[in-house]
Formats: sequence, structure tokens, C-alpha cells
Amino acid sequence: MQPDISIVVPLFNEEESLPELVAWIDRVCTENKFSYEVILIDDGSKDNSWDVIKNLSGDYPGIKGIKFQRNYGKSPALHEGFKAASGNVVITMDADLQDSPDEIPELYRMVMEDGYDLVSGWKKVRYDNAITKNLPSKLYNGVNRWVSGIKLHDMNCGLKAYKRKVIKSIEVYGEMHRFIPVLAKHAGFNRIGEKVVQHRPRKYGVSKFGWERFINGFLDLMSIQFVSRFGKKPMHLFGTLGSFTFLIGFILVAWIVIDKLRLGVDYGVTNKPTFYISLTMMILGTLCFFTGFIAELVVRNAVDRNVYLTEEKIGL
Ligand SMILES: Nc1nc2c(ncn2[C@@H]2O[C@H](COP(=O)(O)OP(=O)(O)OP(=O)(O)O)[C@@H](O)[C@H]2O)c(=O)[nH]1
Ligand SMILES: [Mg+2]
Repeated sequence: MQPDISIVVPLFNEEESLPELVAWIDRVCTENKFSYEVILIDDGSKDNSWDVIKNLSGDYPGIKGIKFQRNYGKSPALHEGFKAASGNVVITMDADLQDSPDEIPELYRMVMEDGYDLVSGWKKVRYDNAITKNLPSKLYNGVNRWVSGIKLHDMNCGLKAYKRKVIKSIEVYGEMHRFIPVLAKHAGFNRIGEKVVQHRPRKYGVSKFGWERFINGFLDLMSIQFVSRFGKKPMHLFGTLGSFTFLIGFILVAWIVIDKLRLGVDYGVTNKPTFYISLTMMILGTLCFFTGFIAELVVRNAVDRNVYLTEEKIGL
């Protein structure tokens, strides 16, 4: 039987928080008469998280667990959680008690009644360090909004709700958990909403992500935009770029040749910076162009080269 809600919780070393988190989720869901499952993904924790999960699954019928052989990261954990989830609405949540399960009923209502494909939490008031976390996060979200065109204030918030179809249609890989709304938008799910959510100070354990998240996140955003625009037709990017670069180099060469013909022996071709610039541009242009061919060969052999999401069909 399909539950109303699947709550997917990726975690790493959160043994102290888990019993409180599960009891709180159970209380909120019972009070609101939701049937639910909680899928806890233990990503190679070094503490006793898995034993705690085993005990909890004995205490509560809706608790399910997946234990990874080693630590793979938050995205792989979400991927496995999404594969297992069967609820009509799927909610993701951090395990560290910084996200409040009290948000569940309203998130559920926004997906089921307001018709959002995805609702992202917004930690408007944050209990994190202002200099190392909040300020860079604001800047980072500004860049995200500008590049992706998705007007969310807090793209990386762990607390999010989805229609089941959304999480079954996208593939979270690498460290792309920061950009699930971007993945969803590229898959054609445009009704993306936002809800201001309570944020709480970390009660137990320690933070697992440092400043590198901002650099890696920016690189991932660039990749994701590239793949969505040119992933199936890379030659359109590399070919255009390569041709333009080559053409500019070629024009510069033509200019040098004309000058040489005009000025004769007095004109020392190899003394001119233009000579070296034109040469470099022609070589780079050619390389870029052939990179496009190689990328086309890769795409041609990709398993998903002809995979499309259909929304509905008639007579088939
Ligand atoms: N699956 C998985 N989950 C992780 C990993 N690292 C952290 N998490 C979980 O991701 C959630 C958020 O991690 P936090 O360390 O709290 O990150 P944060 O909330 O951005 O940082 P703080 O505000 O400092 O706590 C928590 O539930 C962690 O247990 C990991 O390597 N794998
Ligand atoms: Mg946290």
C-alpha cells in the first residue's frame, strides 16, 4: 500500500539525533493522520547510527533503513532513498534536527492542494555562523538564481517536498543534491514553490560540509547548465566556439599576408605579436572543433541518448 508521505533522510554520524527525529516525525504524522514511511540512509557512518536505526525499525512500523558499505556522499544516498520511496509526496530532511518535522503538513498540503511539483524550504532565519556560512550562502544563492533562472532563496535547503513523479524522473548523481530544483526544471517540472521554514541550531554532532561546498557547487552548476543545454548536441557549442576562434585567427593571418605583400622584405612577419596570436587561435579553434566531434561520439553511444519523459499518451 502506498503511504501518503515518504520521508527520505540521508545521514552520516547522527546517532544522537535519530531517536528524537523519528519520534517527532511519528508524532506529527499521527496527529495529522498521514500514513508514512521514513527511509533512513546510513552512508557508512562511523558511529552507532545503524544500530540505532535497527532498533527504531522495531519500535515504529514505518521506519526503513539502507546502509551503504562505505561513505559515498549525500547525492548517492538521496538517489537510493528516492528509488525506494513509494509515497505520493516525498519529503527530504536532514537528520541533524536542524529541520523541523512540524513543517511536514504544510509542505504536504502545498504539493497536494496547491499543485506544486516541488516545494523548497527557505531558512530565512538561520542559526549558523554569520561569516562562514550565512553570507557566502546568500552570495552563492544569488549566483544560482542568476545562472539557473530559478527564483529560490535557499536552493540547498535539505528540507524539500516533491510529487513522487518528480523524484522518479530525475537522477541525482555526483554532488548534484544541491541542484535538485535545477534538475527538476530541466526535466520539465516548472511549478517550483518555496516555503519559509524554521531552522534550529545543531543540537548534537558536528557539521559535515566546509567551505569547499561553494567552489564545488559553482562548478557543478556550470556542468549542469552545460549538460542541459548542450548535453545531446555538444557540437553546437564546440563547433561554434571553434569556428569563431579559427576564423579570427584566419583573418589575422590574412591581414599579415596583405601587409607582407604591401611592404615587401621590410616586413618581419615573426616580429609581430599578431602572428603568434593568430597561430594560437587557429590551433585552439581546430582543437575545440574536434573536441566537438569526440563529444558527439560520446553522446551517440550514451544509453540515454533517446530517453524522453512523456507526460501523457493517447491511444498507445
Ligand atoms: N548520506 C550522507 N549524508 C550526509 C553526509 N554528510 C552529511 N550528511 C547529512 O546531511 C545533512 C546535512 O549535513 P550537515 O553537516 O548538517 O550540513 P549543514 O546542515 O549544511 O551544516 P550545519 O548547518 O553546520 O549542520 C545531515 O543529515 C547529515 O547527516 C554524507 O557524506 N552522506
Ligand atoms: Mg545541519
